Amino acid sequence: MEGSTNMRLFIVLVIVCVFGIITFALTAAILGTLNKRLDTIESKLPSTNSLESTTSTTTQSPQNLTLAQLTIIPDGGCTESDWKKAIGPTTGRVALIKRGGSCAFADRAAQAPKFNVTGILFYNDGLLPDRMTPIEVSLGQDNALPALFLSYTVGEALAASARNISFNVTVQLGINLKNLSDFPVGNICADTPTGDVTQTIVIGSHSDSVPAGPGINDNGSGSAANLGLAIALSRLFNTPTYSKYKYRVRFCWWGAEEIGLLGSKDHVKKAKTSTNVGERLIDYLINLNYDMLGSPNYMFGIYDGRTAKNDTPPIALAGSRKITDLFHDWFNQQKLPSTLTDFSGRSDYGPFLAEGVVAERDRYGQMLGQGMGGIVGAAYDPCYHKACDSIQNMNLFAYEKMIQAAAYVLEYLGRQDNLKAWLYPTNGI
Ligand SMILES: *[C@@H]1O[C@H](CO)[C@@H](O)[C@H](O)[C@H]1NC(C)=O
Ligand SMILES: *[C@@H]1O[C@H](CO)[C@@H](O)[C@H](O)[C@H]1NC(C)=O
Ligand SMILES: *[C@@H]1O[C@H](CO)[C@@H](O)[C@H](O)[C@H]1NC(C)=O
Ligand SMILES: *[C@@H]1O[C@H](CO)[C@@H](O)[C@H](O)[C@H]1NC(C)=O
Ligand SMILES: *[C@@H]1O[C@H](CO)[C@@H](O)[C@H](O)[C@H]1NC(C)=O
Ligand SMILES: *[C@H]1O[C@H](CO)[C@@H](O)[C@H](O)[C@H]1NC(C)=O
Repeated sequence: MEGSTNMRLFIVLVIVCVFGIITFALTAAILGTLNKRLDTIESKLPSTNSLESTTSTTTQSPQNLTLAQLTIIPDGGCTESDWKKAIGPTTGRVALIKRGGSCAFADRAAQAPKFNVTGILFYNDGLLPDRMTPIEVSLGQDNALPALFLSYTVGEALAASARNISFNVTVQLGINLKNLSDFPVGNICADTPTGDVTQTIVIGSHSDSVPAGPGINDNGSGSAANLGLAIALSRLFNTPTYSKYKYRVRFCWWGAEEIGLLGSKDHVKKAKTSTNVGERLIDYLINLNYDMLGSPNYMFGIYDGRTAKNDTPPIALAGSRKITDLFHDWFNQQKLPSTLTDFSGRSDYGPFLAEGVVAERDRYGQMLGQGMGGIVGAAYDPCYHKACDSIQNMNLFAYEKMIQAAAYVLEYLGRQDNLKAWLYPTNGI
């Protein structure tokens, strides 16, 4: 770290989504919504012998389904009206949904219970060479239906069979559930020795990855950025000309994020009941979260506080919006593009190709220069949750900018005269 008040990091590792922001109240809400349990799922189709599948996300223990018939849900199944256009009845059947439409996969799954389906089969759309194989997606924490993501080939074969009444095609999903309820959780937190412990800024990142790969972008990039911020701040605090913040900063590395945010949930749960000053939830003013900061086909992603879920405590909203604006302003000042991403807590579609990417890539190209806008139609991180999420899987330019943005925001918050009043303006102080 060099520089004075302007923190610049050179942990040249890696950056792309500033999954930022949030006040303590919101933290709890957000943590409860992402589900990434990686249950092992095997599936068998009586009429198809080639089946490719990926892990999928299920929450409660689904039973093994016996021979359910298929119903095709058109147009991606994002909305209730897509589901109403189902080809055939839905009750007691397995929904077959081709990738498409513009919403998170969790939003599609959220429609399913209303239509009484017993399971969901998504499949890739085959529109591009890299859209043939299954992808891994996350469904909401509240999803209780077994779900699988299939390849384009298998999905199309099933769809063709389902359309032909004479086949009367049925599927059987065999599911091996792993009970992870006793999964060990290990978090590491490091605090600045100075600053008001009852006014703590929490900066989090997750230290685990998925079994499939080393997880250098997801989430080594966030963890390393967090460590870089901590080291930088420590050095600055030891510099006589640099005045320390009034606030304590707590840097945390959460464990077991990939299987359902277990580490951060555990921390929040304990904070809620703690009576130790400095360890209580009320001692936390804000949580900034950094994850996947260096995707090869990056975007400068900022969680948009305006899209917070409806059940987010109102007290948390104003501050979340201000933090979003703070990041946004920084990217604007740097003449860099940025992308506001959904802050609904279900934003896991970020790593994947989202619709609208063409416009986004154009905008990035315009601001960053010809050829710098990223690849249209490609995933932000094609190695997401794969073995190739290695040190090569990082865009260093983007990563550096993301860490600078993170440093800027920390410094900005740390220098507030009254951070609480800044974050919670309507609450009075
Ligand atoms: C789902 O089941 C419920 C309860 O049996 C029923 O009221 C509802 O109409 C069903 N929905 C559909 C779309 O069939
Ligand atoms: C349905 O399958 C049968 C048996 O393979 C075939 O003869 C028929 O042409 C198919 N119908 C359609 C509409 O594809
Ligand atoms: C189709 O299969 C289902 C489930 O096996 C069965 O209940 C149903 O009677 C079959 N329908 C026809 C027309 O064969
Ligand atoms: C579901 O099916 C799989 C594969 O046949 C089997 O290993 C597993 O024990 C079954 N689970 C339940 C709950 O019956
Ligand atoms: C998982 O394990 C916990 C305790 O370790 C138990 O309470 C729970 O019922 C188990 N769930 C299933 C689906 O077996
Ligand atoms: C990484 O971790 C954060 C929480 O720490 C989570 O919100 C995000 O979904 C994770 N991203 C991926 C791609 O696993």
